Amino acid sequence: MFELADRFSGALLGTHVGDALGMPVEGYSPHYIRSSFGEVREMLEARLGAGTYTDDTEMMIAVAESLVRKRGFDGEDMAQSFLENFDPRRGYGAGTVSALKLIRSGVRWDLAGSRVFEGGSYGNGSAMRIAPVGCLYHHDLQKLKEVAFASSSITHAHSHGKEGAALQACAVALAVRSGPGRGLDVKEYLAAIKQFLDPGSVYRAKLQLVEELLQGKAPFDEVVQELGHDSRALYSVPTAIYSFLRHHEDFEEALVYAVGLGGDTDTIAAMAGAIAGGYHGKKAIPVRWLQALERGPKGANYIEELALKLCRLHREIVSP
Ligand code: F2R
Ligand code: MG
Ligand code: MG
Repeated sequence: MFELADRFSGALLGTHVGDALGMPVEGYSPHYIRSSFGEVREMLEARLGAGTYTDDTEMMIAVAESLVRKRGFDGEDMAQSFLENFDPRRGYGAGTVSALKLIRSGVRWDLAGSRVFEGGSYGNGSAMRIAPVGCLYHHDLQKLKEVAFASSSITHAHSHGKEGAALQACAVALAVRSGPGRGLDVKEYLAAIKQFLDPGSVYRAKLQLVEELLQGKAPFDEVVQELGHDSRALYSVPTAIYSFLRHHEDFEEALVYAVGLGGDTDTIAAMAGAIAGGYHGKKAIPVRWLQALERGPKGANYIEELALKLCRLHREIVSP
């Protein structure tokens, strides 16, 4: 029980840590980051303060709160949870803001997401917040996929958005199942992810590239060119999985690497942090990073409480 709770905490706090580490350099190129900051290994000063979180973690909190409150997925409640937590200073994506405005104006939770952009958003906003789903349903990947798709569709109804959220949830789930004690067989891990993906999924080709890149020591530019580093789910979720797998033996190195790739740094590091945290547990997160996190009413302590509640709920679902 203690070990599983530590992994749930690792996944949720890993989201916060990665988000806060990457946030000050979001949108910068790898070269600009390296020449201006060197390796980003400490929480840099930022608009809301060093160690603060952005939309990624705020929405992850909303997902966890709703799952705990409703003892599983409830679309209407999760949509309301997004609205209650919404703080525009955290820097939300335009499509997500539009979907939340539609819901606030009375549009149903399962209709709003498809009215954003052409065919819904394919941004990474529903993948970056999915860690609680990956933890809660790590034992049941079919249920995990169903909940990931439904929770994504509230704001991201495009197939790339929904599949990206499900892929990220699966990556977290497999990490929680594996854990460093058992060692990570990278080939097996990737094979399990590929098996999870639908046969026609566009993510299959990206996962193939991840596997090929892991054979060598590709420089940042090549990784960015092959996998991408922007705010589209297809061009960031595989990048986060790659960052974890490249440095699966060390939580800190995985996140420093993810931020070093530049682009959507807060989000790629938040997703890599969720996977690495689910794998290693909270115990592997550097203390200096944990100490630098937000301490407000919905800060790091609150996130850890949510993780423990999710873990209790998981136990009750598995053994009613
Ligand atoms: N918003 C930001 N960062 C910029 C502002 C931060 C600034 N430093 C600050 O402090 O305020 N980051 C956050 O947004 C990303 C997640 O975005 P989300 O929630 O997916 O939004 P959206 O708008 O739905 O999708 C992102 C972009 O993808 C393109 N796009 C998506 N679907 C599309 C479609 N069907 N057709 C055309 N384009 C589509 C658009 O360019 C969207 O804006 C994370 O980085 C998070 O950290
Ligand atoms: Mg963000
Ligand atoms: Mg971002």
